[in-house]
Amino acid sequence: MTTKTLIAALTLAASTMAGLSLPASDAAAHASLETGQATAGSMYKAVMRIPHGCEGQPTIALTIDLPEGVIAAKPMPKPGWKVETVWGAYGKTYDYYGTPMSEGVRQIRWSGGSLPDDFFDEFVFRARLSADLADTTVAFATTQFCPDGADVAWTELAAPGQDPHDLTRPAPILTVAAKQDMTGHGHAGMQVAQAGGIVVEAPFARASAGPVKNGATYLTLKNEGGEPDRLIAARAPVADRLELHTHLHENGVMKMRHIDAIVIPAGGMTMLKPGGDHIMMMGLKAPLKEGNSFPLTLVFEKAGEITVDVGIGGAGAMQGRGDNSHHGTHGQKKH
Ligand SMILES: [Cu+2]
Repeated sequence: MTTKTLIAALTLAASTMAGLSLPASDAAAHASLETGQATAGSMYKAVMRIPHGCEGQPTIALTIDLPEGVIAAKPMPKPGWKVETVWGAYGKTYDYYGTPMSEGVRQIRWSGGSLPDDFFDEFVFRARLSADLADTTVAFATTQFCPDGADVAWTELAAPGQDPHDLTRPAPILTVAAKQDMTGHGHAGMQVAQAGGIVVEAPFARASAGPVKNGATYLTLKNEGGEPDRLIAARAPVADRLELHTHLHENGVMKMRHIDAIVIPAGGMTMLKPGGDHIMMMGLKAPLKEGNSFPLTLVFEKAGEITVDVGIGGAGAMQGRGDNSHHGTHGQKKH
């Protein structure tokens, strides 16, 4: 049974839960999407996993807010629960298989059921991911309602530079990749000349938290030369495709954006770190395991290629062990 209510466009509220802390045992059990990665322009089946009820009480209702660009949503009926959709205007008019679509489901609400605190459950819907979402990360603010009013709000978003792993109740996020299309990733700027002077320090990646398809590598680039250089590409056998990414804050939502190059100023350094610039590894062939390592080839516009060994730290690692730096003089020139 579905009712439609027209409301104004929802905005993702910044966390109101920042002052609360949870026992450490809850930190590993966040609300999350079973599939955390999808492709722009595709239909996405969302399975929202709720790890527990309320503290000592059952969860009796649940809402999921749909971010901008997630359109034409339809919930799956759930035995024992009443499912309602809340309609509102989209931020723009989308093309839905040739039909202009300017409003639709902005929130899905399940009520009338019961999720005991020591059980978990799944809430399912599907929606189309608009092409606009390519190379972004979107958040699905999710709230569990409790009989005593102490709702569990999975709505926190990382502030600029903040590690999402530090959040107590992070909003479940979905990483949306562009349709597979390698055009525009040209290497026209490649120089054969070795300007040298590039030093790669402390590369590290984080262990995969479950069967995810993406990972990231972080490292420090120092330029001991007299000219700026640019990191323009990277390769690693552990993933189908690597991209240079940065993090941007747009309308309160943290998004990852593909960038063409990362500049290392002459005589300076550039740090790739969690919450900032990073090397995105899309389509991991296997989850990254703590303690393992993998080769990563960095391609610089002037210095050529440098291959380093990337150690895999824990899921929340903030830095490498610092014992594996590599000097550009050992790198091989491209072509
Ligand atoms: Cu990224």
